[in-house]
Amino acid sequence: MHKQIQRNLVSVHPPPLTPPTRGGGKTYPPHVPLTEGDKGGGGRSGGGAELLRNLKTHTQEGFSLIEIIIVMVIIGALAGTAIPVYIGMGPSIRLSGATRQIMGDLMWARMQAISQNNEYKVFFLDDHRYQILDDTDNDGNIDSGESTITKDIQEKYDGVTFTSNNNPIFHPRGNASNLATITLTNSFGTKTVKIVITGRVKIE
Ligand SMILES: [Ca+2]
Ligand SMILES: [Ca+2]
Repeated sequence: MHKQIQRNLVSVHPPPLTPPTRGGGKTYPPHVPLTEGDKGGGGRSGGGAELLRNLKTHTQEGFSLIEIIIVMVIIGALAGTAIPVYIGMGPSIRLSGATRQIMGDLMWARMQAISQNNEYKVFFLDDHRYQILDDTDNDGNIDSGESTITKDIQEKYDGVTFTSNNNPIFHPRGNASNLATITLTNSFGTKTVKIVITGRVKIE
């Protein structure tokens, strides 16, 4: 009895080792005929219960091998294609995100001007920072008692810079003056945010 089990185990062990040497055994189908062939061998040498046990052992080994191969194929696919795609997409996602942030903050300043019934002015300080002024006395200058918010586009969007041809002002009726065009740039390219006289903020 025990000898037969051992013999069966011995006869069962070699097949799982063969697929890797076949090279083509990277995918599931090439391995299937091997499993079937081994089933036949087990049938000749063992009785019902032992055969079942051996088949289970073999099946488990076979599937774990397939699983390893599948994992290797997936890792290979990720390393070969997914990572370069991600690296390629990075700058474009950052440029779009930075553009939406500027647009959102300009729209927020306009809404604040309407709701607080005083002008809001946006100062572009350098190529990555801007300041939003709650200009309570509507004089276009930062005075004591007037609050400002300073934002840095590179806090979230590394590598993005901008230029603006003006420091726009939003008025309580929703319209704008000091109309500005802001150009954002990074390694992917450029995007433009434009403020028109009605106070609308557009991405061009
Ligand atoms: Ca105010
Ligand atoms: Ca002021």
